[in-house]
Amino acid sequence: MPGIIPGVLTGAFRFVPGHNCLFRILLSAILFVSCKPTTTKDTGALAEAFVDLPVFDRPVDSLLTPEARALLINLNKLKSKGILFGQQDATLTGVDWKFPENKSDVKELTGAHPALYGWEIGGAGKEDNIDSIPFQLIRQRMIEAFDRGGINTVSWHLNNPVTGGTAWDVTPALSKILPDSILSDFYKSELQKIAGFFLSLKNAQGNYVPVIFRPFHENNGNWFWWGKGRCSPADYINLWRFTVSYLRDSLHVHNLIYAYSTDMFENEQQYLERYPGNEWADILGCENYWDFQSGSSVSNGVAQLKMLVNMATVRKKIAALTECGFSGIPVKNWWTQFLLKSIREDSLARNISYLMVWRNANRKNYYTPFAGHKSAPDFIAFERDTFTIFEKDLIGIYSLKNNAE
Ligand code: BMA
Repeated sequence: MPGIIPGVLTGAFRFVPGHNCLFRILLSAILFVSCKPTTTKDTGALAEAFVDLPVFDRPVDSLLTPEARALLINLNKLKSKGILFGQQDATLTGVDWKFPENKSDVKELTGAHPALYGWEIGGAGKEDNIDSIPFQLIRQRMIEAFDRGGINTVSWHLNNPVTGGTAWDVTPALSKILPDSILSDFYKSELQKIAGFFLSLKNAQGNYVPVIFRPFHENNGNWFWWGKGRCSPADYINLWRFTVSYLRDSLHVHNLIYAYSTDMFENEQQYLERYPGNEWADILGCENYWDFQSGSSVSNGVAQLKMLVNMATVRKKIAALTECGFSGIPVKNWWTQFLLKSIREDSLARNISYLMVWRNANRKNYYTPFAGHKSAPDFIAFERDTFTIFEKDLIGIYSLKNNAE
């Protein structure tokens, strides 16, 4: 977020090379029927989404792991059928707790885990991330989420390479880490650290956890050293492309889906100013805390999502509201009447694949409610709504039925 403030089935069944395709279809169908959620979800539409899947062409990484590739294809198929709900650090921190196992404020209130989890890897190479969370725990929670059939996305607030200050230290730095620049070796060593983390994300079956990687986000804001006014668009694009090719081609990391993201934007041209090109991004994201917070600006937020979906559709990409939320959720019916209603009622905006709110850090800074909170009943209604997708509603997100594998 901006610097100013500061399946039921899938865990049981994963792609195994060489598995008989018909067997997989049957097994998936059996598991789908026997595990059908008991809420009011439109699971029929979800099941239908997994039939007859086309190959999703042109992922950034042609060597994507089977699970990551299936995730991309299935997200694409779910477009307009529902929106996945996500939260940063959902199973790591809550309003009154930190780190215990099997806990999440979202699940405690609604009975369901989010479908998507955000994590922060600034500080990679050290024991703890920049929020003092041990990487060992982050890794564990990511693998657990994957094993349950949930989805992981990662942000990276790399410290300022010139000063060593935080990502919010806007001392010019970006041009200095480009290839053949004074700090290029330093940057490569940082990439080696995050590659080590990504490659350590393997479950007990030896499958790599797919990750939606969202580096250098909110790139049109001026609060990060990679932001607008802090580096040129050309340098940003070069850094993006180098980052992808070094991770993918030199360090052989193949479990990443790449998400490009801006903050709020006014038009397509502004959104695309730092866009690295269709070969370099799988997901087009934008982050918008402000527009969805008040009735008068919600339409502005929806207008941006419409543009986003348009830009993604012509490029055969996935669109997502990669960060949003309302700290403290002071409006009782915010979930269903502001956020969900506005997006669902728009024929274009409803095609975003997911939205993610920020973490529940403590009683003063949280983005999902807890028992007794005034927006708690509305959040439960949001979860029950047929258009929201939580983890238990995800059916086989990491498996393909009819695709050539
Ligand atoms: C920001 C703030 C920071 C945090 C960073 C990375 O939005 O929450 O306190 O360090 O995200 O998680």
